[in-house]
Amino acid sequence: MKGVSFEDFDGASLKVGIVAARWNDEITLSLVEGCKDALRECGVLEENITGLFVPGSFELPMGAKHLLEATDVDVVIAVGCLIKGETMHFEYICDAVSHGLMKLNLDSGKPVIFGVLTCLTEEQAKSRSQGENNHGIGWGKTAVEMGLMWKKRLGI
Ligand code: DLZ
Repeated sequence: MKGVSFEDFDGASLKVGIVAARWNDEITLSLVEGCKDALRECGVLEENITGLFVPGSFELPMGAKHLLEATDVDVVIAVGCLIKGETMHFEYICDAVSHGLMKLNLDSGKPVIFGVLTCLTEEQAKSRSQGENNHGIGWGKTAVEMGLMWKKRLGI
């Protein structure tokens, strides 16, 4: 099977923050819906999901940091969609965002999920944000698994 499988989680004790970029918002809104569907499926309560929008993916690490500092969320999902254009913006932003989010994971001690599509074309972005291939579903489940691990409700 391609990708990753998840067990059935009980996320009823979890508080989850979602920070999403408005760039390519047709895609990011659909990814956020995929995240929320997965969170609900895992038992996360609607009132325990906090959302925040930022302009573009470059702003995701700062938005995620704000959610971690200003709220009591256990885990943050950072959602963005970068589509390669004709300049070097794509490479710089992909690099900055992935490093920024990883640094935040390790510095804050709370899980920050990398929910950023990095696509060569708009078609790729569309196919990865819709239906059963909506990558937001996997990011939502990853958030629950890592949040439960962080709360010591899962694993060792
Ligand atoms: C500038 C820019 C470009 C060219 N492309 C994207 C993109 O595909 N996806 C995305 O989320 N954001 C893009 N941005 C905006 C940057 O992330 C950022 O918002 C601006 O550079 C301001 O810091």
